[in-house]
Amino acid sequence: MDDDLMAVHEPFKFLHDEKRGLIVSVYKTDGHGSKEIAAEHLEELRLLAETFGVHIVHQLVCPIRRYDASTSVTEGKLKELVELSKQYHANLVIFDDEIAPSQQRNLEKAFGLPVIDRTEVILGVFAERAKTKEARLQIQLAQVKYQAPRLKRLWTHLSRQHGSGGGGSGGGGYTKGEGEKQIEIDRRILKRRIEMLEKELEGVQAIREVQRHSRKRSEIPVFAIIGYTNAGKSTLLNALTAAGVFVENKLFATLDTTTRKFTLLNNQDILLIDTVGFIRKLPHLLVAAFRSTLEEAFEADILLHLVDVSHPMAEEQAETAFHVLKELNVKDKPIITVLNKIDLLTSDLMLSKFRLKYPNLVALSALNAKGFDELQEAMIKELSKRRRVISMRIAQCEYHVVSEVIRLGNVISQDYEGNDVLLKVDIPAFIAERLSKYVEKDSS
Ligand SMILES: Nc1nc2c(ncn2[C@@H]2O[C@H](COP(=O)(O)OP(=O)(O)OP(=O)(O)O)[C@@H](O)[C@H]2O)c(=O)[nH]1
Ligand SMILES: [Mg+2]
Repeated sequence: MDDDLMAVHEPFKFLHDEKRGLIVSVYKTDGHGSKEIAAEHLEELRLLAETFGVHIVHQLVCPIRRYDASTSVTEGKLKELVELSKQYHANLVIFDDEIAPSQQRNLEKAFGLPVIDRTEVILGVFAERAKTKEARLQIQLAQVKYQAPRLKRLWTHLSRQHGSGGGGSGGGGYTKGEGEKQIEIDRRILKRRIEMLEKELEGVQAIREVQRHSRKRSEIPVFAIIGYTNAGKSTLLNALTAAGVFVENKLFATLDTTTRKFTLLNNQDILLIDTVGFIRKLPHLLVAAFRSTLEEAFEADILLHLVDVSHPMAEEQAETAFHVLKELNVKDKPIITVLNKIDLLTSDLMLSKFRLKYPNLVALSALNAKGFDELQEAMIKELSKRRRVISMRIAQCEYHVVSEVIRLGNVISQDYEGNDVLLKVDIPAFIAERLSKYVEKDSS
């Protein structure tokens, strides 16, 4: 059965070894589109496609007057693109915008080549890069769900592959009837596969849930480093904690969350979490698939939102991060905006723009370890903002606890009852949690 599944799973199985890609970013000429933005998006698509192992033979920004529902681009433009694909011997065409399954079929017919969109590239990159069992399962699930409405298309490849002969396998062409029948069978296989994956995922997640709870009990404040892919999140974690997380100048170097303990300048222990990067047009299926991985990060007390301020699209990337946070339903978390890669800046323009928009802000260079003290100060300040007023009862023989509380909090009142010290203090919330066994139940 697994062989059957593989046939359904790997659309690229039918490609030549070398993927030669023509990549296209479309914009409208009716005043709603922008050539510059389309060009930046194309550049990002190029990085994504290269990460996916595609050799880009040609890339172009394509102006169109209107979207055509059947192929997304107009007939005239499509002809031009088909010509280009031949001229450059492309064997794969990638569009930056999302292509509906029916459009994909029409486009593939016109090009005589597989045509994919950004979503499929991202899914492919994720599939190649996932390391933990959970991430692998989540991506497989997203891929299978992505393929389900596109089954027909896969069988078109197969027909063409066999039909084009040449391989001498003697396979002969698939007739239409066979194809339809096969689609039915595949649909059932996919459904079963989805169920299996979901079940397996549940098991893995249950284990992680246990680990998470044990961590929660340790009550160390947690900071999650979030941000656009390639912003330098892993570099920052590595620089601060020698975590040894994989860093690369490619998109989606990190897919799994890594947690490391770190001691701030004021001797406060915290946990730092490195997370998977965000991207514009993060496939919806992946948002769903990664919700659980990211949820762990979003249970963090404070978010460090890292932005590559040297990137020409830094502002758009920062907004994308907020958009994804919203989509993941993360609200009301304190956020420190961390502008990274200031070593690459040639002017202060972008810094000033960000300063206006994001008040709680630090600028640094993770690579050169510059600005780390300012970052830590901002983190300490943010931590100290979260305070609680609590009543505590501490036995006098544990006077070291009393002196610790006096050192860390503001004492509102102090009384004695028998052998106990009664304290009412205003204290950082995480310390209150750490000292919970001394906290009187009725204290707020
Ligand atoms: N010049 C410069 N480069 C940096 C800085 N911080 C990170 N980089 C580079 O940026 C690239 C991406 O860094 P990563 O740490 O992998 O970025 P990330 O945010 O973890 O990326 P993903 O895991 O892909 O989401 C690497 O080539 C880093 O060396 C910096 O402060 N200055
Ligand atoms: Mg990373």
